[in-house]
Amino acid sequence: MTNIAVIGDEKSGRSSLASKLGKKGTDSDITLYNDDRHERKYVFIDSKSYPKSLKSLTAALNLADMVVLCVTPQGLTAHTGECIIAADLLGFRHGIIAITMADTSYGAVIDDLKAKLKKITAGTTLENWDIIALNTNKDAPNAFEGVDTLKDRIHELADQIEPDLRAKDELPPRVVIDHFFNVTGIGIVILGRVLQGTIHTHDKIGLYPVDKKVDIRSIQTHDIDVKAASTGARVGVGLKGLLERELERGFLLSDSEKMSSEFDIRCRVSAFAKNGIKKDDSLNMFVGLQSDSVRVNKITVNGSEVEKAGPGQECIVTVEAGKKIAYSPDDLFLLAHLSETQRFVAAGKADWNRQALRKKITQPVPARFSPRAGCLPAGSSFSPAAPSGLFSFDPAAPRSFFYFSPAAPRFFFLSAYNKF
Ligand SMILES: Nc1nc2c(ncn2[C@@H]2O[C@H](COP(=O)(O)OP(=O)(O)OP(=O)(O)O)[C@@H](O)[C@H]2O)c(=O)[nH]1
Ligand SMILES: [Mg+2]
Repeated sequence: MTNIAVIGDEKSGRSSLASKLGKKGTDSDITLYNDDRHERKYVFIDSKSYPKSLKSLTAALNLADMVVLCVTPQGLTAHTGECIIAADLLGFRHGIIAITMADTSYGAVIDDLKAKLKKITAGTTLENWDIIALNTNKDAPNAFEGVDTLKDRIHELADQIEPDLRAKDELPPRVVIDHFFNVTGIGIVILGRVLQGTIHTHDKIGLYPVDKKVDIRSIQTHDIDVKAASTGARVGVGLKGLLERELERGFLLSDSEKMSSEFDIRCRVSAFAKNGIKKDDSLNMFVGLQSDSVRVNKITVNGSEVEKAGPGQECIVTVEAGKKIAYSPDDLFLLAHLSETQRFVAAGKADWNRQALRKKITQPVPARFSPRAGCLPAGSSFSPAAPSGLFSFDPAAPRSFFYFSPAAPRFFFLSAYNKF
């Protein structure tokens, strides 16, 4: 199954396109359109309440494997820019830019827009995305031109994504909840996405950040009862052992989440966040589908406390939320300033400081490398006695380092950071 976020400014043709690609299903501040006609199933997630609601955009993105960004021939808007920044901050490498409503424009205008898009996405994760002009107007002389090209490209990208999803099937299970309700005679049913691992009926699993165990009674994917669901699947899960009021969007079914309301987020302020981040700022924080307003308690640059971090600056932002947030070491924390025109200011991880864990690890552990950690031989092991504790420099690439995850099966990631 492949999940695709359909994003863009208001009136950018998102819903017309999504409804052409799938059949309408769940509808809240995001609308899901399902395409069950192929062997591989597709779910298109329309971020329909954006730009009014940032949550609608971050929810669609956090549920997706790839993105379709809709832009009209009228050109780029501030919100198009904001969508590009969000997709870039969240690290989406797979995506397509759809120039919608191409029937209302001309070849030269569209070529000009393509050139502009190439220019503004240069240096972002979107820089190699295909740009496809299309229309969904059944009355146009060239009705639906471009839609099949878009579909073909989506299928190609889905093929590329599939191995990444399968590589996560053996990880501990983790399901993010996006909707939930009480069904008479069945009890609580949650809708969500399996972020990693595989869930099975009759499993007992934790609910975070509530921190209690629940029983998986039943699992459905695409309205069909199944015994198990693996990474990437959209699921409906019947749960025993909880009440509807205990749930919130973004809660996780998992066996090992961390929970906190205070975070040291290591990040680079977006080059497009012109006012940067200031101490005592009130920001909105998005972690997966959880969100809360947070206060900036401290900003650290190169080990010194500062009042402000400007655009492009690397820093550690210490924030405090009003509630507990459940997270895993690889989750990205997205920070936004709701009063700015371009609202996203930074994204980073909160669990980069592993010094505390150092003492607990006494045995070398086998290393399984992420695809990006290509320069180290598979099967190498990592010793906790390495010079910088849990972060160790790779002799083959002295300016990079690898990163140890405490959760089995202990992945290593070769990071792109130049300094630490
Ligand atoms: N001519 C033409 N009109 C289109 C096309 N796609 C969408 N429209 C029209 O443009 C308007 C906006 O399209 P939507 O699909 O509703 O765009 P949206 O981004 O979902 O808009 P909101 O959710 O209202 O922000 C509608 O009136 C559509 O009928 C197209 O390819 N060609
Ligand atoms: Mg819409």
